[in-house]
Amino acid sequence: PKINTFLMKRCQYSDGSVRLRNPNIELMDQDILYHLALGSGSHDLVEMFGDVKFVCMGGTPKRMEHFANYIMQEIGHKLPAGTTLLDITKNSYRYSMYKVGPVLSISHGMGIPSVSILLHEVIKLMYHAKVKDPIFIRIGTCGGVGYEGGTVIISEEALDEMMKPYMELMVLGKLVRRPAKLDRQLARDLKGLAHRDDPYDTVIGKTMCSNDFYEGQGRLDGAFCEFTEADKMEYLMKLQKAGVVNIEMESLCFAALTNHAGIQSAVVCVTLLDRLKGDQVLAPKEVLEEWQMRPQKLIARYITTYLQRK
Ligand code: R2B
Ligand code: URA
Repeated sequence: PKINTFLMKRCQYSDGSVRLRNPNIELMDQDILYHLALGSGSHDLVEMFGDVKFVCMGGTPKRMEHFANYIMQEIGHKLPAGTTLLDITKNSYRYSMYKVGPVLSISHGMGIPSVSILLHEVIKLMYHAKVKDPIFIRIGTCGGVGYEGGTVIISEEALDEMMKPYMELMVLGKLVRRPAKLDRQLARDLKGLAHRDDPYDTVIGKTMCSNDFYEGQGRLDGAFCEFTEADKMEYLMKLQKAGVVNIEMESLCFAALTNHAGIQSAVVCVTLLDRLKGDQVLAPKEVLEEWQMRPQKLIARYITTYLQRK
C-alpha cells in the first residue's frame, strides 16, 4: 500500500509513464493541443514524441532554437539526410518547439500565464506520447540578489512575492494552492556538474517568482513607482534573509505544475545583473548572449552524462 500511495503521489503509472490528474482526457475522442498546433487525432504523438526524455524550456524562441542546435552538436545527434531542424509548433504562432532526439526544446514566453498554458499542453503531450519519466528543465534568465551578472543559479524551491512556497491559482473563483517544489536531488546533481574552472559561480538557492518585471520585482525604473529606494532595498534584503538568491517570472508555476504531475524538474537561470546594485540591464548584447550560454552548458553536461550512462 505504501508504494501505491507513492505512485499516486508521483502521479505516474508504475512503468513511469505520465498519468494525468484529469479523468476527462481519456474519455475524449481526440485532444487538441491548441497552442502547440498538435492533436491526438491529427498526429501520431507516440511516433513523434515517444522517445523524449528531456523537456527543456526557456523564454524566447531564439534561445530555444539555439539550444536545440547546441544540444544536437553536444549529443552528436544527426538529423535524417536532407532535413533541417524545424519548429514543430510554427503553425500555432504562439510558442516554438524543436526536437533533437530525446530532447525537446520549447519556448514558454514571459510570465506565469504563458508558461502555465504551455505546461498543461506539454504534460498532456507526454501522456499522449506515452513518454516515461520525463525530466523538465527551465533554462532562463533572472536578476541576482547579491550575485553579479553572469552567475548561474539553480533553484532549490520557488517562492511567490510574499515568500510563500506555493502557487495560488483561481479555479471556479476559488483559491487553489499547489506547492512549488523542485527536485532537490536533480538540483544537487546539476550543481555537481559545475566545473571548478568555469569562469563564473554556480550556486543553489531559493527563487522569488514575480508576476511583473518592474513594480513586482521592486524596480525603481518602471512606468510607475510608488515606493522609495529604501523601501526597495528593505524588500530585497528581506528576500535575501529568507534565502532568495534570484528573481524571475516562471519558476513558481513551473515547479507547482510539474510537481503536481509527478514530473522531476529543475530551474537553472543566469543572472543579468545584481538587483542589490541596480535595476537596468546594462550589459551589452554579446555579453548577455555569452551569459545565456552558461545554463545551457550545464544542462548539456547533464544530458550528455545521462545519455552516456544509459
Ligand atoms: C526572466 O526574464 C523575463 C523578463 O525579462 C522573464 O520571462 C523571466 O522570468
Ligand atoms: N528576468 C527577470 O524576471 N528579472 C530580471 O531582473 C532579469 C531577468
